[in-house]
Amino acid sequence: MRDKAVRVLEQNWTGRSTVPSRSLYPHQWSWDSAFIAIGLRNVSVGRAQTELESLLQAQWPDGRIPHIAFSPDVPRDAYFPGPDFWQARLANGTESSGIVQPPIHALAAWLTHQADPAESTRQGFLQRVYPGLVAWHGYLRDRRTLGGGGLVAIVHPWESGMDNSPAWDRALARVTPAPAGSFTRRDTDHAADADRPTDLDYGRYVQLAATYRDHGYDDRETPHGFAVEDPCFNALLICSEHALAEIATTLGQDPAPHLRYAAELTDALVGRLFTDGMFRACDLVSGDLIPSETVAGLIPLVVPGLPVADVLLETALGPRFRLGETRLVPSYDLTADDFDPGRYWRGPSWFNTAWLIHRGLVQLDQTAHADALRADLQALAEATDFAEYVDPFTGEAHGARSFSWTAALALDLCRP
Ligand code: 2M8
Repeated sequence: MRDKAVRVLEQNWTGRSTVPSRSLYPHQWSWDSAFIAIGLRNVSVGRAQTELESLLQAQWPDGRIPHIAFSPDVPRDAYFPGPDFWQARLANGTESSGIVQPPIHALAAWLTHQADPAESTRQGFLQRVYPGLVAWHGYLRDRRTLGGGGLVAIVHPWESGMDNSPAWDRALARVTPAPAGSFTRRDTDHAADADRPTDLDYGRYVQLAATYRDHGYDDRETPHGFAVEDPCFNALLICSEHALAEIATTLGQDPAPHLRYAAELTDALVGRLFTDGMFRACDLVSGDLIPSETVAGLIPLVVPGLPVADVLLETALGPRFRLGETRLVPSYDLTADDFDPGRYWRGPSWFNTAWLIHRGLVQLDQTAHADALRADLQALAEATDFAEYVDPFTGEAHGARSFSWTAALALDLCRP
């Protein structure tokens, strides 16, 4: 499995970074690159560093790390929405999207350093990436604390990384979709229609992105039709603030501001989003907590020192997610009427969320659960030829194959 995973990462390596999938996603994606670096550190620390540093080449002057850095080497219409849609070009010539993805990058940088601290220190890796990572979190804190309660908000479903999650249905229904004939999807050229979002939802994604673009991606000016505090996004920000504290200490700088922000965010996360044993997203337009239970609500298991970890673990083990009885961790409540084991983020299991929950279980000393999840992740990665996601009951492969983060994270769990 290890050799096959390394081969997938080599096939998808472009020389500076790794595409998630040669067919479906032919550019550099933000949180994919962070997960990929976490895997690559086990093969080549230098490549893991390059993966993260090439992503930082796409960082905007306001600090945001865009969700896609476009490759100049693939046709401009290979992926929709491509560079001509987003119309965002940096002074260094890099073209990117204008939205973001979950901030797991500082954690990835810290784990990359830890794979070979002496070599990383010799190369000055942390010194080079620390300022960009601080600026990234600064953007989120200063421009995205839209709800006033301390948590950061996402302004597009794609920013959650869980694009088609049922949790977004009600908020998305308020958005008038872009007319069907005004854009051409590319994703359905490469993946089964039944696995992907519907045309109606796609029209809404396009409309939200176009509105943001037409307001210069300015968070103060844009009338955000979708604004949500997502538990996964905020949990990863907390983990990354803890990682920044470690990085600051290693560099001889003061970790206290990072630890303070991590503690404030943790209080806000529990205070605002935790109810009935589960974290839920908060819809800032309606002001309501979104009732849907999705895997995003379990990701806070990875937050160091989470005060409600025991209760949350019970929820993961309970009838809605059946941790240990299903393959990996389903993306949506198994008992919900609209649960769908095959459609994008509406039921199937993903490898990145399983890796995060595995990390949480290890931190909580839940060794038996952690070992079982690790074995399942590795076996499924190999059996499905490193699929993008799988059916949580049968383990059947869906979406792309030779998918980079699947290979990277299976590889990472081979660590002793
Ligand atoms: C999926 O998202 C893209 C848009 O960003 C898409 O559906 O076209 C998601 O699974 C996301 O989490 C992931 O980063 C991306 C690339 O793997 O694909």
